[in-house]
This record gives sequence, structure tokens and C-alpha cells, in this order.
Amino acid sequence: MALRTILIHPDPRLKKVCAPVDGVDRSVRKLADDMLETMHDAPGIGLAAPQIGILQRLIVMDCAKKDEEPQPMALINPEVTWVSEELNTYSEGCLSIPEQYEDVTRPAEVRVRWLDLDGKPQEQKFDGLWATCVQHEIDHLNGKLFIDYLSRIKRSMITKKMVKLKKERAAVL
Ligand code: GNR
Ligand code: NI
Repeated sequence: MALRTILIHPDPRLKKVCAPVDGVDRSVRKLADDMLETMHDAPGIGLAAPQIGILQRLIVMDCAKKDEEPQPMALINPEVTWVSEELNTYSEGCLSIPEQYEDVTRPAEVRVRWLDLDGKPQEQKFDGLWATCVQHEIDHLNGKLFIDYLSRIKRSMITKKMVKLKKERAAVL
């Protein structure tokens, strides 16, 4: 296992539509392992491969509460097959946009189909925080960030803060 560096917005790699994973092999399992370790270390509840500069359709999540058993999941080539009419608003954050939280409204429940780390098709309904998280992660695979749901003014304020943060970090490294 290895920690990977999480890209900070703005970065052209976070705006790309990622390519499907074309076969589940050892290298994909190693990548999923590294992503789970990087996500837990951050700490976060989800991570998409483009956030570590890998432009492939792979996400990991663990939205278990602190008092629950960990539930790490890796989803390869995830596709939303159904969304509820009911909506849910959640204060979202993103590891690629540190310390910025804004309300985003999304379908409250979604069905998602994907391949697991054995290359087996899976399909499951997600609700609550899991539903928010899986939609946030699939957006990353399509080059979309949660700030894209905000007004232009809010988005540009957050982007300016991130440019400043990246300059400060570059100065100490
Ligand atoms: O750690 C994360 N928390 C979070 C909170 C609310 C909605 C979405 C998320 S995902 C985020 C990790 C991340 O950036 N995944 O891409
Ligand atoms: Ni994110």
C-alpha cells in the first residue's frame, strides 16, 4: 500500500472525462488499495482516481460512521441506473478543495451498477450520505466538481482561495 498525492483544484486533470477501466487486474486492485489508504489518511469518505491524477473510472468510498464497522468499497466503471425524485441537500466538501463546504442538492437515492475488484458486475441502491458520496465521486469521473453546482461568484471565490493555497504550499515544499 502507498499514499498518493491528492491534486488540488484548479488542475486540468480534475476537468477531464475519465476512460473506462478495460480489465480488472492486479494493477487495478493495487490502485484501489492505494486510493483507500489515501482516502482514510486524508481523512475522507470517498476518493476518485482523477484526484490522484489517474484518469480512469475507479472510485473508492467508506461512509460508515465512526461508531460503525468500516465498509470500504471500490467501484470500477460505476454507472447510475436510476435516481429518486426525492432530493436531498448536503453540505459537501472535497479533498481536492480543502476546507470549503457548500450545500449541494442531489437525488436522495440512486441505483448504481459497477464492477467489483474481481471483475464481477454489482448493482445496489444507495441512500443517505452514501448516495451523496457516490454521486460526488461519479461526477469526478466526468470532470465535474461540487463547486460546479454553485453560483459563478461562489465558484470563483473558492477557486481564488485554492490558487492562493496552492501557491502557499508550493512555497514551503
Ligand atoms: O471526504 C469527503 N466528504 C464529503 C462530504 C460530503 C459530500 C461529499 C464528500 S466526498 C469527500 C471526499 C472527496 O473529495 N471525494 O471526491
Ligand atoms: Ni471530491
